[in-house]
Amino acid sequence: MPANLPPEYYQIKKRYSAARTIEEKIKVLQEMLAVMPKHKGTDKLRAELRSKIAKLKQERAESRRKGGGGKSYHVRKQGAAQIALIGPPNAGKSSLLRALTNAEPEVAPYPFTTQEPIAGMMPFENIAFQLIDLPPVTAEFMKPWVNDIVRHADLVALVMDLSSDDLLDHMEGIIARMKDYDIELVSEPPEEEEEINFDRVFKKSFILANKVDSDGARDRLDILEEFYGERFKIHPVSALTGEGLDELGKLFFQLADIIRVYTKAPGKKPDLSNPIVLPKGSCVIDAAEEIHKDFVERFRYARIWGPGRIDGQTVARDEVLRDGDILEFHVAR
Ligand SMILES: Nc1nc2c(ncn2[C@@H]2O[C@H](COP(=O)(O)OP(=O)(O)OP(=O)(O)O)[C@@H](O)[C@H]2O)c(=O)[nH]1
Ligand SMILES: [Mg+2]
Repeated sequence: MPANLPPEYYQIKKRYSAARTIEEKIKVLQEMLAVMPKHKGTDKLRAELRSKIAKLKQERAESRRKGGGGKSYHVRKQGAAQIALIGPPNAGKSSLLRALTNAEPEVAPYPFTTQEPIAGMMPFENIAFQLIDLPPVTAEFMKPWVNDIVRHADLVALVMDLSSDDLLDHMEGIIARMKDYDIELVSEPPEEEEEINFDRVFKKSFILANKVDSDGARDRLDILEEFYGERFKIHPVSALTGEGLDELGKLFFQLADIIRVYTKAPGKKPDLSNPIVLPKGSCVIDAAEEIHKDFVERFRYARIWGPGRIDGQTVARDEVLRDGDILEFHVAR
């Protein structure tokens, strides 16, 4: 029997993955339960929700007993997309952050150098990506809070070490470790489905195969391609020589599934240095909302300029936008 859940349910559910504290999670789950119709088709889901709430309440009680529980970090999102650097010890995560941003994390020839998240901004054309350097992840070990950072990141860069013969073990170990935390690393997250497991997230991931300058790196890259090439996009780089780094901006832009649009006032030129960044597939009205909440209600029409557009053509609120579009909004006074 299908569950036939109301649209509000999915709206609320979206907030679940964004919830950070146990408190917030409990609240969202309770709201989901409240809007869920009671019939045979939802029995299983309702039971699942209740047991999830009970588990969280228990967790909450335990963390209070322990005095707040473990460490947690939150890196506030900045720029067009947040990208978490995940990899085994010594793969060169911190070196890449240094090479691509102004941040200056410690780099050392021994493993487990990085202990805290360090963010840096990587400029690309008229936008910037936020990279987060993290402590290493292995099959045996991962700081629990890294899970939280990955959950909230837009993309995961799997930084692999092409100078190491343990390359495949590293990949496998990291994928398994993330799975333990209900994080599925995938090249393309599936469309939303009726999920029983609320904590599971799919994270769009790709491989930065670092140290391509080292001895035997090309052969190891072939092996990596053979085993993971179909599953993930693989981009060879060297933080040391700079090889492959210039193409990263474009790659991140494509992977982030975003577009940039600009606005202009009637009779004026647009400010092309100040784009509105939106998810691919966004419409005119989504851009309006970014400018001002008011604009959504007052929206009458927009005129559009851009690649493949007829200059100044009038478009409606549901017109799908393209990267580079320029919009002139006309709203009711
Ligand atoms: N040959 C070569 N060495 C590199 C490259 N990138 C980093 N290294 C070296 O690899 C070692 C580890 O670099 P880090 O950037 O500290 O590695 P990490 O992944 O941040 O390490 P942890 O913080 O311990 O997880 C250092 O000695 C770097 O100089 C590269 O592209 N090529
Ligand atoms: Mg490091």
